[in-house]
Amino acid sequence: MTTVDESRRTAAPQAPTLADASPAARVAGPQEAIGPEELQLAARNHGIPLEALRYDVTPAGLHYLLIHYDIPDVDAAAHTLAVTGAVHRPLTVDLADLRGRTRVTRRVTLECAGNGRALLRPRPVSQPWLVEAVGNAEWTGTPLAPLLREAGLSPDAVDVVFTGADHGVERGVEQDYQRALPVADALREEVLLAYEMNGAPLLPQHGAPLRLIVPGWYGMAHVKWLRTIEVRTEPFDGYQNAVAYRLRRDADDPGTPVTRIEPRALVRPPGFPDFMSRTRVLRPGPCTLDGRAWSGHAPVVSVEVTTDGGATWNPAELDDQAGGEFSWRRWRMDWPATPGRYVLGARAADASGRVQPVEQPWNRGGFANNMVQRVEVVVLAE
Ligand SMILES: Nc1nc2c(c(=O)[nH]1)N[C@H]1C(S)=C(S)[C@@H](COP(=O)(O)O)O[C@H]1N2
Ligand SMILES: [Mo]
Repeated sequence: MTTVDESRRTAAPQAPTLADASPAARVAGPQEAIGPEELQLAARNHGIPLEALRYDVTPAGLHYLLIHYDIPDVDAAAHTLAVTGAVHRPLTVDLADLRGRTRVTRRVTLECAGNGRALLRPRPVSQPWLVEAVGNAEWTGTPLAPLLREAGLSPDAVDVVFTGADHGVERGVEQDYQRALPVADALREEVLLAYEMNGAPLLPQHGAPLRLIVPGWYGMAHVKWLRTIEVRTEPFDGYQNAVAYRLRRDADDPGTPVTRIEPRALVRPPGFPDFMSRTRVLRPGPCTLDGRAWSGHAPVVSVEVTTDGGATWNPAELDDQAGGEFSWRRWRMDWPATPGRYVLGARAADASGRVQPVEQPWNRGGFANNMVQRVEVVVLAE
């Protein structure tokens, strides 16, 4: 007869769990510099080079990128989108079907909800964006609402869950990337199932062959590599809605969901940069400062510019909203550059009354932080 040696069994090494691969959320210590894990994320997920603020439409390779896991291997020719859950007529469509439907192109400013995170004190440890997690592309696709109506939403539908083909683990939770929108938001006419960016099929890193575009919302809502849409009659409690992407003061705070983009203006850095510090160097003389401004809540109504780190502000001129209501706008201001050191910044206000703060709006995830940018400038003697 064999007996189990209990003492040996408990002494045996524990089989690894997901937690061994997946650290908990944390905030950096007071003196803690950005480490290799944050650098690894920053090297994968690049921002817009700020000089590319010159383009009305951001070229695809210059648009920022944020990919939680790996870029999945998706075969466009075989790819299908399923609409399931609380609908009267579940349906499955392929790319050819979607391309045969009403075709709409919208210019949409996308910004990552974590933009600005690395400037926060203390710093939430995650993708360490400064200010560059933004882009303004032209997305072409077919509106989502008619497809949902064709499937026939159940009258008690509350949330619509969008699932991507990418898979990973985050804070110990294994998952496909999934985000839900409330039904009323999913049915808004501007929401697109997009298969093209800037007139070309989506690139692998931007969600090929199909992604969701939710104009006005922070990036996390724009699900890439979209493969299913599931209508639910109970609120969705998946990780990216219930755990991540919430504004919380501390770990125990249930928080509030991150939704639409807070107003922000960026300065296109003038002059030429120092290689290491990226401090800007200018020669004295008349100079036109410019940049872009956007908000996902309401149209931008004003931009003010500072050259002294926020002590004084001057109004900028705003271009018209030619790119449409979801596109950033250009602003400009003449500046007679005289020798000295300056800290430039711009702040946007929108029609909802929101204005960009100079003080950091801190939360534990480092989300929706729209603190004013600081661009260091040295104007030479001649
Ligand atoms: N399936 C899937 N969709 C996703 C993501 C992801 O990791 N997986 N990242 C989201 C986040 S956080 C952002 S900011 C945007 C970035 O879109 P872009 O890389 O095309 O700029 O995609 C969103 N959609
Ligand atoms: Mo993001």
